[in-house]
Amino acid sequence: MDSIVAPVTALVPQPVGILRLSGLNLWQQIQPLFPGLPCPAPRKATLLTLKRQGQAIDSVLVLFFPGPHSFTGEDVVEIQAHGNPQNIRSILHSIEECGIRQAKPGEFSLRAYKNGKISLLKAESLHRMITAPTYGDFLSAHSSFSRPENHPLATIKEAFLDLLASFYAFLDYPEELTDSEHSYSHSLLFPKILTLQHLSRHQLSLFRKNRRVFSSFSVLLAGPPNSGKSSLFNRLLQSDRAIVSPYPGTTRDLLEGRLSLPFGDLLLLDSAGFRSSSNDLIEGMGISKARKTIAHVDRLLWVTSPETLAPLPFSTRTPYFTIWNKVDLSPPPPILPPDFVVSARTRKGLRQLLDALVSLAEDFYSHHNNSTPLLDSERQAQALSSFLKAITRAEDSLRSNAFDLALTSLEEARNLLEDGTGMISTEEIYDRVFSRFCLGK
Ligand SMILES: Nc1nc2c(ncn2[C@@H]2O[C@H](COP(=O)(O)OP(=O)(O)O)[C@@H](O)[C@H]2O)c(=O)[nH]1
Ligand SMILES: [Mg+2]
Repeated sequence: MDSIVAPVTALVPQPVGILRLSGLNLWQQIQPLFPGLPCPAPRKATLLTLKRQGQAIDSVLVLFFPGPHSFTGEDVVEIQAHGNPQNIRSILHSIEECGIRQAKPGEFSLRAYKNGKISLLKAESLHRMITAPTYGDFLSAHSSFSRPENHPLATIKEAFLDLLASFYAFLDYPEELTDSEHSYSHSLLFPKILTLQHLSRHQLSLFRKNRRVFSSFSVLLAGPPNSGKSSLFNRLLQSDRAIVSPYPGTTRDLLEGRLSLPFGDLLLLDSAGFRSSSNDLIEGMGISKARKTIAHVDRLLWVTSPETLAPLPFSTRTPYFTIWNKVDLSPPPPILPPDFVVSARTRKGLRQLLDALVSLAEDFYSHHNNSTPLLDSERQAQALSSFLKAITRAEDSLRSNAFDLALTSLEEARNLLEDGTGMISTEEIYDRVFSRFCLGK
């Protein structure tokens, strides 16, 4: 497997920028950056001079985690450099010159999973920890990550193994059970099924209730070209991320920015302008993406201005505010009073608009600050929902004494839970059959 590198901090001016590398015999590969220097002691910060073609380019702290005792299971090196974005780019380039390629998103975690360092469940909890828009959601994910036995699917897996063990014992060793034990075993299965159904339904309903919150409270700026959406985007985020230009159609795709508020993130999206006929294919794609996005955001800001006065040209279920921008040029017409009157140029009215958005976000998050462990993803929820159906089919078959059919449904349930959690080994089931049941042998 080839070696990979990724900057793990954003490419913005900051004191420290960190690059992470993973691969086999990694120190040997990056030796050209540290000519003649021995491999640093494992897990100790070591100050080294990083060179490119023999020239010193930065002094960096290097952390070396030899495999297999590392996050990915391979050798991992972390380089903490001076966080000037140009410097980080230059170091990245030097690392690529050593034959190490840039990692794809999630590739470090994928390697950790493939090398048996983390389970599928842990990988998904980790992803949720990183992207959680609220602190409660972060704690919920962290609880599953640090104690995988807390994960809802782990609890369900326990209960399911219990059921399977009882069922196999009942099928495989009927002669070991006396008559009364026989009926006891049979009636033992139903309460176990009931428990499983209850646990699964409970987790699915918790997940559905909280699902909205897995993605941040989102606000989309839309409106005719040149109404000042990108200028507002920058003002609201207090940055110059979106390219603002006097020519229509400069913003070609969706831009994202986040305001980190005390109760959760506000995700602000800037879209390309809406025009009935855009000959520009790329801009056209940006527009259709924005229309699709409208259906999924929590609030739409429909931005118009003196040159581009246009009411919302379509109906939508998404709640929206109408914004009159460029009030420094002229006030809004009295016929269509907008919800907010602002000027991105002079900042007039921006405070009121921002306050309104922040209070909507606060309201959105106030119902959802739940730090109990939850399912991490739609994938897990789907696996669990199919699992629940299979368990219920097994119950129906058992009630009509169709044991073969019950077995088939339980095997299906097992596969579904395996999809959700990673592996369930046959040993795990038989361990229970032998350890928990007094079979007399
Ligand atoms: N006078 C004035 N001009 C503005 C204001 N907001 C934006 N503009 C200008 O309008 C033009 C288009 O702005 P931009 O943000 O790119 O619009 P977008 O196409 O909707 O993203 C630029 O020349 C901006 O400088 C404003 O509040 N007042
Ligand atoms: Mg724009």
